[in-house]
Amino acid sequence: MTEMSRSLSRQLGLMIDRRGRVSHVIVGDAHQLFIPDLGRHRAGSGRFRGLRLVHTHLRGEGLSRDDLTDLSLLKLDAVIVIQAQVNGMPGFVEVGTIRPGAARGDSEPWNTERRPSIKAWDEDYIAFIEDLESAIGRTSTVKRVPGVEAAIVIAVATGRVDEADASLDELERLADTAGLQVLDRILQRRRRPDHKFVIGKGKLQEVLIRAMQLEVEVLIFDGELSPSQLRNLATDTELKVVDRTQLILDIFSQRAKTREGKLQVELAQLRYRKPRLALMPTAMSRLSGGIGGRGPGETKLEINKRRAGERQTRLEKELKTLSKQRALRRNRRRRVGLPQVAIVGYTNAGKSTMLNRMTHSTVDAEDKLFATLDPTSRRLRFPESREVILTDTVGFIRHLPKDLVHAFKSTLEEVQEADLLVHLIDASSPLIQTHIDAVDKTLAELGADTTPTLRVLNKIDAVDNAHWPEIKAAHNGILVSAQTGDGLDALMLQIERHLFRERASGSLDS
Ligand SMILES: Nc1nc2c(ncn2[C@@H]2O[C@H](COP(=O)(O)OP(=O)(O)OP(=O)(O)O)[C@@H](O)[C@H]2O)c(=O)[nH]1
Ligand SMILES: [Mg+2]
Repeated sequence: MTEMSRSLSRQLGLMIDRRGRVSHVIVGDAHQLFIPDLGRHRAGSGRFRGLRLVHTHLRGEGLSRDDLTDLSLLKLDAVIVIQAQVNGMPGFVEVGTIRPGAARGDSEPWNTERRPSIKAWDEDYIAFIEDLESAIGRTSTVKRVPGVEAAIVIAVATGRVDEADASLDELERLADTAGLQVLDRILQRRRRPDHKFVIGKGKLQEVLIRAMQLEVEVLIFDGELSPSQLRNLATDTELKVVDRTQLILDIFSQRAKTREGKLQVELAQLRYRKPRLALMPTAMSRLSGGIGGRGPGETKLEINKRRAGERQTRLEKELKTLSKQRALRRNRRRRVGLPQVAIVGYTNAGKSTMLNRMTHSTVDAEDKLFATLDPTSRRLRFPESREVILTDTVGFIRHLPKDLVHAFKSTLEEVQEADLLVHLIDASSPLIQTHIDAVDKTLAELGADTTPTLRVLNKIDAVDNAHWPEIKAAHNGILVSAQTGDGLDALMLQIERHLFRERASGSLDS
C-alpha cells in the first residue's frame, strides 16, 4: 500500500471487516480520503460498525482531525494511519479508537497510539476491538426500560442559558409523554445554530459517542429542524432524529381519540412531512417511522408524495364537513341562547380537572402533556337557573407547531367563538410568565385576543400561601385550586358577573 501510495502521490485506504476481508478500496488525493457511503452495515446502537479504516499518509502527519471525525461519526472499529515513506516503505503507524467512558466535555472522546512500525503490533486485534466494544456498553450506569426507545435531548442556547435549559426540561417531559426514555441531555451555547447540524460538529461527535455508550436510538432536538438539517443529521448519525415539532405531532397522534382529532393530526403530519419528503427519498423510512411508529395514519404516511397530496386534499375536505357539523352544533347552542365559556391555558395547567370540578364530569385529567385533544363541552349551572356552556380545550405550548394550529382550526373555533375565556395558569410552575406569554401569543394568532378573558391562577394548593399575595399581584388573577375546589366559588361569581350582570346593566368592571 505504501509503495503504491507513493508512486501515485495519493492516499490509499482500505476498509477491512473483522474477518480481514476488504470491503472498500479508496483512492484519495495527497491530503485526504473521501469515504463513500458504507451502507447500514452492522451500525446497531452500542456497537461499532465492524469495519476498520487502514490508510496511508504521505506527509509525515499522524491521525488528522478528519480521521477522528470519521472514526466517531461512522462508528468505525479503528482508524489506522500508516506513513508512506519517500522510499515507499511503511513508516510509523498511528491507531485511533473510540474511548469508552469518555463523552462528557473535557477530554477527547478517542484514544490514539503511535508505534514505530506495523511490525510493532502483535496483540490480538479482534479481541482488543471486542473488549473495547463491550466496555462502551458497560460505561453506562443507567437502567434501560426494556422495550422502550431511549433518547438524548439536545438544545442550542443562543440567548439565556436558563431559558434554553427550561425549554430542554419541557422537551424531556414531551419525550416522556411520547413514551421515550430520556437518558441524557446536551445543551450547547452558540451564537447561532449550526446551519448543517444545529450543534457544532465536535459536539455532534460527543453526542454520538454518548449515544453509543447509552445505546440510544433517538436524538431529539429542541426547536424545529430545517428539512436539510434533518437530512444531514439522519444521514450522518444513522440514528432516528426527531425535532420538537415532530415530537408534539407524535404525541397528538398517539392521543387522538375522535375521528376529527385523528384526521386533524394526520393532516398536520402530512403538512410537516411534505417538504421533508422531497429531500429525503431514501432516509424517509427512518424519518417516517416516528416514535415507535405508532399512531393513526402512520402507515399511510409512508406513501409517496403524489399520494400524500391526494390524501391531504381528502383530509381537508372531510375536516371541512366535520367543521360544518361542529358549527351547526354551536349555532344550535347559540339559538338556545347559552353563553359559551372556553377554558384555555398551557398544557397541564389543570383545565380538564377544572371542568370536572365545576360541572361534575369525568373528563380525562392526568399529569401528562396534552392529555386533552378533543374539546368537551358541558353545561354549567348558576343560581336563578342560568346556564352557560363550559368547554375544555386542547392545551397550548411554546412554539406550538403552525401545522398543528392550522389542522386544529375547527376545534379551536370553540375558542374563537367563546363569549368569555377562562385563562387557566399553573401557579405552581416556575415558568408562569413564559406560559402566560405562550398562551397569549397563541390566542392572538387565533384572533381571540380581544375576547374578554379571566385570568385564573390554579394549583394554588401546591404553592406556599406566603407567596399567594405576590403571585396574585404579579399576574393579576383569581387564585383557585381545581383539585381542592378552593376559590371556585369566587370564579363562578366572576363568570356570572361577566356574562349576565354585565350584559344586563351594560357595564360593570370585573
Ligand atoms: N396540586 C394540584 N394539581 C392539580 C390541580 N389541578 C390539576 N392538577 C393536576 O395537574 C395535572 C394536569 O391536570 P389536567 O386537568 O389534565 O390538565 P390540562 O390543563 O387539562 O392538561 P392537558 O389536557 O394535558 O393540556 C393533573 O395531574 C392534575 O391532577 C390543582 O389545583 N392542584
Ligand atoms: Mg386536559
